Amino acid sequence: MNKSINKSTAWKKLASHYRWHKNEQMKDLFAKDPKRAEKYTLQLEDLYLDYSKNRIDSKTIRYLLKLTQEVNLKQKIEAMFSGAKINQTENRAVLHTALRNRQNTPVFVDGKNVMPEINHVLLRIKSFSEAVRFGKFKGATGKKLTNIVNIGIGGSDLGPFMAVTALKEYCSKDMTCHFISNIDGSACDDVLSKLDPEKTLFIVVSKTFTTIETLTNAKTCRQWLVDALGEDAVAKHFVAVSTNAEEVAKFGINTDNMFEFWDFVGGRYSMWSAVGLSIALMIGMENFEKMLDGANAMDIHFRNTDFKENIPVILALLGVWYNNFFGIKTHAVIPYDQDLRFLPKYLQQLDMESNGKSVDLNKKFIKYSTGQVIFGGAGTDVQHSFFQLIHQGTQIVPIDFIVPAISHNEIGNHHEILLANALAQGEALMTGKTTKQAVAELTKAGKSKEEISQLKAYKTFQGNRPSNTIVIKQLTPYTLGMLVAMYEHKVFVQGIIWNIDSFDQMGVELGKKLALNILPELKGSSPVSHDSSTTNLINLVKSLRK
Ligand code: G6Q
Repeated sequence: MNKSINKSTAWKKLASHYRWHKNEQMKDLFAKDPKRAEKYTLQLEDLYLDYSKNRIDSKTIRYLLKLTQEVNLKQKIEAMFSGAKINQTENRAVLHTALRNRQNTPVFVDGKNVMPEINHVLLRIKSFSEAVRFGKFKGATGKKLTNIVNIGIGGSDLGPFMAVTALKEYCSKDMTCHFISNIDGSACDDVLSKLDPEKTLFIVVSKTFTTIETLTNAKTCRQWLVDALGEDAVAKHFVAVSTNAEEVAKFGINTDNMFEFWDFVGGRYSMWSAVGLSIALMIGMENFEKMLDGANAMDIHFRNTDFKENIPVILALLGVWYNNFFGIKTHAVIPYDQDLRFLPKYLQQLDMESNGKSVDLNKKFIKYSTGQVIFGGAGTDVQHSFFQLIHQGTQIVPIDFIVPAISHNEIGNHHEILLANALAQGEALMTGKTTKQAVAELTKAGKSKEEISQLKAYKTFQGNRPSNTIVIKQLTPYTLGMLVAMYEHKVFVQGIIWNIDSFDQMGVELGKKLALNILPELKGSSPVSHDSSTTNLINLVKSLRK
């Protein structure tokens, strides 16, 4: 049994280093070391990470790197890439990296090389997506299928939704893509009301093919299609992506129209598989493969690069530093790119579903903090909403700013204004504004002594608030692949340090089960075995619906 990480020498060193270092001002660290930015910038091709605006010095990094030795990170990375069953609670390998193993080196699970199956499905994605895009695979009435509807939820929705939005510039202009995830009937209605059944292709994405939201939404969509075009049209308008052929057939989709994926691909790590079929349909297979190439480049970097220059490892360690030593529970991701506005939502699942755990791999309750609350949104929008708290609130929120240097829409000077804002935020958070500076500004603005005394405290910014700046040359399928894989590996490293299974999600199951108990009660039967609040609420909702 491994010793708990918070009992390790590296952890204790970090704890005492924190006590000594916690009041250190980043401003002073920059003044002391003119090479600080250079020293704390990493690069992989067109992706740069400047992590100099963090509350760290070389000792912090040294001690954090010691943590990676305590947990045998190197060996754990190898275990993941080589197909070991590191998803301990479900006894499964974790091989999203094999989905983008562009070198096609063999990867074995239970003695079987998984690459031939992965390549076979990639070829099927290619031929199907091309057939639809070039109008060879047509709808039942002979029309080109130009509206794609992805029906799925969680890991079967968030990746494709984020990627199709992010790669809007690469999407076929005569096609549209829609996503139905929520069980709320409005989600179906909003999409179906816009579409022509003759031109619509539904992709039902569900690893298990038992998820009530997806199956209910798929049934509604199927009925909508059958009402318009008849039962025989289903074969031309419905395909499935699943690991469960039996349930796909039961649902009424011919398994010839099913794209397979495997237990070794977790839902939230699955957009690289056939779960990304909608992405391939919208951006074309060549671009889909570029996305895989970008992720593969990050995989190789992560697997082979010394940890002190390893982008995902450094990001993970910084997160551990703030979470476990500063006691910070949140982390914001702010892309300065409109098309990346759903990346924070995607990362919310990736990170919080993976590392929101409180029992370790030794089946023990954990006594240190794991996971972080991830939130965010597109800059500059969020500067005008929650950034007040980030600049002057009582809690510190570390941020990742994601900044593409070149835009696909260099209209007027929009992009320069956007970039200026992105870079200014990190600077403002770090330097802050002293009361003396605030007074000088107020004086310059012609304020009276009384006004200055009234306002100076409110105009002061403490600063010393940390951020990473991740610059990419441009948002492309390749750089998107790099970015997403970077975060996947960050989450992995943190899971290893916290000694948790980052690849199960048992926490989402309890509520699902209880919903199944309540459903018949809403339909008529009397509520049984609930607390009095839940019983009252069931009765209240029933009476309001009468
Ligand atoms: C992701 C989770 C979860 C899952 C959904 C949908 O890692 O497992 O978000 O993707 O619950 O599950 P199905 O794909 O089985 O419908």
